[in-house]
Amino acid sequence: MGSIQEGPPLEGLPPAGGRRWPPAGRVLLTLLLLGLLLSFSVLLGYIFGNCGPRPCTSPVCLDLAAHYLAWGNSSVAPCHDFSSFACGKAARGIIHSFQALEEENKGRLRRILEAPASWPPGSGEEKAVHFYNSCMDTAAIEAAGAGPLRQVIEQLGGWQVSGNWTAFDFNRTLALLMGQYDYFPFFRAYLQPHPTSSQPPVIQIGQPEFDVPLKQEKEQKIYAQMVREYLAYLNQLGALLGGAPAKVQEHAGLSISITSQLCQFLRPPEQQRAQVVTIAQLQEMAPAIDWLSCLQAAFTPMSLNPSQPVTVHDLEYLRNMSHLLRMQRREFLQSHMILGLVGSLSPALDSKFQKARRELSQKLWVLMERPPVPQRPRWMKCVDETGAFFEPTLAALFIRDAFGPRVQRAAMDLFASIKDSLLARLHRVYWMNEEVRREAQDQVTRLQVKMGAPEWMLEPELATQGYPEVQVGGSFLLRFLSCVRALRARKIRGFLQPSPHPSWRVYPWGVNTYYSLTHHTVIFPAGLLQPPLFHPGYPRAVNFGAAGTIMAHEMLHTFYQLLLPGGCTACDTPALEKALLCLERHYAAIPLPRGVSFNHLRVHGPLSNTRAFARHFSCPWGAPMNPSSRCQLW
Ligand SMILES: *[C@@H]1O[C@H](CO)[C@@H](O)[C@H](O)[C@H]1NC(C)=O
Ligand SMILES: *[C@@H]1O[C@H](CO)[C@@H](O)[C@H](O)[C@H]1NC(C)=O
Ligand SMILES: *[C@@H]1O[C@H](CO)[C@@H](O)[C@H](O)[C@H]1NC(C)=O
Ligand SMILES: CC(=O)N[C@H]1CO[C@H](CO)[C@@H](O)[C@@H]1O
Repeated sequence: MGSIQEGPPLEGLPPAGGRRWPPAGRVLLTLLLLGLLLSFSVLLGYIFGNCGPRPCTSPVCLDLAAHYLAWGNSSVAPCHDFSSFACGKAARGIIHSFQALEEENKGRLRRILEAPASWPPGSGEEKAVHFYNSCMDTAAIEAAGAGPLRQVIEQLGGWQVSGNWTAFDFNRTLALLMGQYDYFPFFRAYLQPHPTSSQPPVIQIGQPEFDVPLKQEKEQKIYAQMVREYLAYLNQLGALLGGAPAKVQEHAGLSISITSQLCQFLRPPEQQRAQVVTIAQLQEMAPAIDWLSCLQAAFTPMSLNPSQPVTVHDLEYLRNMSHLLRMQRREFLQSHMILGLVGSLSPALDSKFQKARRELSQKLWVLMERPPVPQRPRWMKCVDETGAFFEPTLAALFIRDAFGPRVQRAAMDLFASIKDSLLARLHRVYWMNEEVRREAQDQVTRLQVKMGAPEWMLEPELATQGYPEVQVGGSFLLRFLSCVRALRARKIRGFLQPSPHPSWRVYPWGVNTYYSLTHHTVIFPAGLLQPPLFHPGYPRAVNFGAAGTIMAHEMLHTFYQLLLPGGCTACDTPALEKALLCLERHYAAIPLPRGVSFNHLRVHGPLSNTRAFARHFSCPWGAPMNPSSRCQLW
């Protein structure tokens, strides 16, 4: 949270150094936390046929039953491998079902955006629909070709390679890129709230994120291939903009050399040391950049002066970067900035630019031995872009369509019941003394919950006047850029006038939940509380087993600290350690067939630890789902 720069990533390529999964230790701890959650959504298939409290006859319920019946594989013995018994035919497993739900939600947004409706002129809804339609109008985008992009380049001072270069000052082009295009080629500048609140936010300056991480420490052969692919891509961009091949080649080569050298200056976070300096001091330390004018352009309407303090995360990088820039000829710096910008704008360009970028990312994935990312259909890309730019409007539309008061009330009730049962359960946790127990109960009692969408997004004024900067006419690229500016302005405004309702890290139509330590709040977006995970018309057992498990999971994050080594000095540490060790062994003993993932553990861990499960399925003693000993943590 807090960053206001989100450069458009190369499709499917993770940010440099990004991690896709938490380290194994954390996963294990999460599993342990969940050690005694009693239910899991895969139980539902069974619950349906048997012990639902009321007959499943409503259409939503019948739909769900069909869903589970289609997923299960009844030729597997439940006492042996319940995960396969309940989900064996779900082609890509449980993770895929979350992805499917997310796509379903986007499909709902698509239907809303495409439905014939007349929105008040100038309203957020009208602007969002216009933007979406213009994104879908590929005929117009193709017909315009590189024309709109050439205009943008002219505004940036032109490009020697494909037209006139008006010899703009380097600093002027950079300030425009940062302020008008949200593009930061040499460093990243973003805002964070002031550490002691109430004060204005603090500008942070860190290392940039690169499209293609050209770090030489990779195997020399792979590095050379990456450079080759990247060069081919930049040459293609130059050709699409009408540059002469030899000239393009020269400028593209130098741009890659700049990127590669900047990448050598990058250091891992643990080697960086944040420090506060004034803009004037920074100017002395890294003189190649006109910091005051560039930062002013990026953070208007904040008003900056040379004595403004900024937090610098890696001064060494900035020094080396500045030194490098001073050695370059101005026209090559201009080319480097233009080529980078064109790459970052590809979502808004015609199919030739998009194809070039897609091919680059596919080749890089192969080189990095990562599985390919399937291409998303156009409508989904357009829904994603519209959602990013018009989040409050789409949030309100989604909530109106899919998370009305009745659904919200039912979800809140579910949460309250789980909270009550957790509080009751804390009385029986034997490794807590009375003091710890009271603290734990207090933690749970104070825990806040937010569901659906952030409150501020649903305020009606926002829908009518939320996007003053957004332009409705002109090419798709121009609209896209006006949205980039509007989003930037909205985020800066959000920092300058902090709302009592904090922003969320997830979209309201997304399916990811989280616990915010700073606000002691758990967040459940409306997108998650949907069929097949939740519906007020489902049998209670289903809602408890699916959405309820996820709620309980987030609730238990409040105790994360307690379970870390040394995290609870007042606890009966030997008893706690014994319980944790027991769970560790319990999980270690679960056989993991080839090709199955943590999900298999997530199902078998808690269920085989539950006597009621074995009793219900009459599992023979010693079967995988009825082990000879069990553990109790909670
Ligand atoms: C169902 O389970 C059986 C027994 O393990 C297995 O042979 C079969 O391939 C499974 N069917 C499907 C569709 O996965
Ligand atoms: C370059 O500038 C000249 C004179 O200012 C103008 O006639 C010409 O059209 C420009 N070329 C491009 C490609 O913009
Ligand atoms: C950018 O501005 C700074 C400060 O005025 C100046 O020192 C630097 O030379 C300029 N950079 C370039 C490449 O012109
Ligand atoms: C990677 C790299 O070239 N780092 C250099 C950055 O600048 C310092 C001097 O300020 C050099 O010592 C580093 O080698």
